[in-house]
Amino acid sequence: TTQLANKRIVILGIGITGLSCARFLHGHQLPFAVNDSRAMPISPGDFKQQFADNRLVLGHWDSALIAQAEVLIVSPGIDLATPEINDAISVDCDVIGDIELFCRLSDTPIIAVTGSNGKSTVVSMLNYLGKALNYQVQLGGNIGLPVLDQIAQDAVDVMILELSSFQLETIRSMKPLAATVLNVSDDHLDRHKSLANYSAIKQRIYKNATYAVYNRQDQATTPTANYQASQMLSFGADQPTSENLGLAVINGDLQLMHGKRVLCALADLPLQGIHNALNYLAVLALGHCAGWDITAMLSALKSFKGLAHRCELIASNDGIRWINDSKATNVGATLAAIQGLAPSLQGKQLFLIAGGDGKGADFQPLAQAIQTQVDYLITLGKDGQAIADLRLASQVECTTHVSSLAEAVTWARKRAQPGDMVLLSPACASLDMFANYVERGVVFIKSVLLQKEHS
Ligand code: UMA
Ligand code: ADP
Repeated sequence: TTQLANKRIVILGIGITGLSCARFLHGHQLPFAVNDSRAMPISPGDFKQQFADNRLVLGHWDSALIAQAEVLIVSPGIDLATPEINDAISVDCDVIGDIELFCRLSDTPIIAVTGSNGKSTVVSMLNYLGKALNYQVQLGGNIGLPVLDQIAQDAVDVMILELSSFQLETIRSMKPLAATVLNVSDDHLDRHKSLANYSAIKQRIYKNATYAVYNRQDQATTPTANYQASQMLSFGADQPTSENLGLAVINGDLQLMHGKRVLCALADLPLQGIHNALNYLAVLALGHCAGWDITAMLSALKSFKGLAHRCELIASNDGIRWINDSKATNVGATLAAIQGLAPSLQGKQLFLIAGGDGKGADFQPLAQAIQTQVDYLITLGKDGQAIADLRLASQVECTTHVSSLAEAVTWARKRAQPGDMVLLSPACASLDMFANYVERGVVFIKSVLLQKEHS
C-alpha cells in the first residue's frame, strides 16, 4: 500500500464497493474523502462511527474535491463520462476501480470471467468446484463480493473474479491466469453507447492473460489482435477440434466433448438448455487452465444446483410450471430461457412475462421467438410496450400490458392449463419498478404462491 501513502485519495460512490474501499483504506490508516451524488446513501453518523474524520460529501458531485484527487477510486455504477466528474479530473490523476487496486496489491492467480450472460453461474460453479477439489479458492467482484473485502484472507490458490463491463473500464494491471468473455449481446448500451464499444471493453479482460478461453461461435468473444493471450482455448455448441471443448450428438444424446473425448451427457447434469451446456464447457476450460482435473470437475458438477432467479422452477404444486428468471435483465438471457425451456413444453403453452428498463437495447433479436414460441405475452414496465410491439397483428388477443407483477400472475393464472409454463424472463433491468432483480423475483414467487392459496 506504499503506492497510496501521502496521496490525496477520493472514493466516488458509497455503495458496497465504496464501503469496501473505505474499510480497506481506513484499515491501513490511509486518509480519504468520499463523494456520492445521492442525498443519503449512508447516514453521516454511521460514516463517522466507522471512518472517523475522513470527509464525506453527499448530494452532488463535488468538482473541487474531485479536481484535487491524486487517486480517484470510482464505483462501477458511476459513469466517468458524467460531465461534473469528467471535466474535474486532473490530467495526472490515477483513476482506478477497486479491482484495479486489488490487482496492484495481490499476486494471487486470477480466473477472470465476463460476458453479457452466465457470469454468476460460471463463477459460482468454479468456486464450488475449487472447493470440491480441495483448492483454496475465493470468489469476488460483480457477484456482490467486493474484492478488497477478500484481500486479508490466508493464502489462496485461485481468486475467481466476476467482472462487469463497468469494472473492466478501470482495469489496467490485471494479469489473469485465465480469462473469458462468455458471450456478447446488447446490454448497458445506455452507458456504453454502442455494441462495438461494449465489446471492446469486454475484450480488455484478455490483456496480459496467460490463457484466453472464448466462445468460437461468438465472434465478439474471440481475443482481438490488441488483446492476444499467449494461449487460447475455445468452447462452442459444435464438435471441438484438438484440445477444445464442445458438444456432439452421439446415439441421440447431447454429449459434452473435450476434443474427441466424450465427457458426459448434458441430460446427466443438473442445469439444462444449450446456454448451460456452454456454461459447463467454459467452466471445464477455465478449470483446466488452472490445472484442475476434468474428470474430477465433471463428477463434482453433478451436485451443483443452479442459482436462484435464473430459470428457477417455483414449487407451486398447482400443475402450472411457474419459472422465475428475474435475473434475465437483457435480450440474450431471455432468448436463452425461451430456447432452453421450449423443448420441455411438448405441446403445452408458454406464457412469457417481460418488460422493465431495457437500458437502450434493441429488442428485435427477440422477435422471432416471441412470435413463434410464446403463446401468451404479458408485458409490464417502462419498455414493456416495445416488447409487445414485436407481436404479430394476429396475436393481439394473446398479448396484454399490465401495471404490476401480481396482475401479470392473475392474468396468466386465469388462462393457464395444467402443464403450461409461465416464465418471468423480463429481458430488462428491474429498476423502474423494483429495488433490484432479487426483489422482482421474490415479488413474483410471492404472487404465485399467495394467489394459489386464495384461489
Ligand atoms: N452513485 C452516485 N451517483 C450515480 C450512481 C451511483 O452517487 O450516478 C452512488 C450511489 O448513491 C451508491 C453508489 O454510487 O451509493 C453505488 O455504487 P455502485 O452503483 O457502483 O454499486 P455498488 O453498491 O458499489 O455495487 C457495485 C456493482 N453495481 C453496479 O455495477 C451498478 C454491483 O453489481 C457489484 O455486485 C458490486 O459493486 C461489487 O462488485 C450489481 C450490478 O447490477 C449487482 N451489476 C451490473 C450487472 O450485473 O448487470 C453491472
Ligand atoms: P450474469 O451474472 O452474467 O448476469 P447469470 O448466471 O446470473 O449471469 O444469469 C443471468 C441470466 O442469463 C439468467 O436469466 C440465466 O438463465 C441466463 N444465462 C445464463 N447463462 C447464459 C448463457 N451462457 N447465455 C445466455 N443466457 C444465459
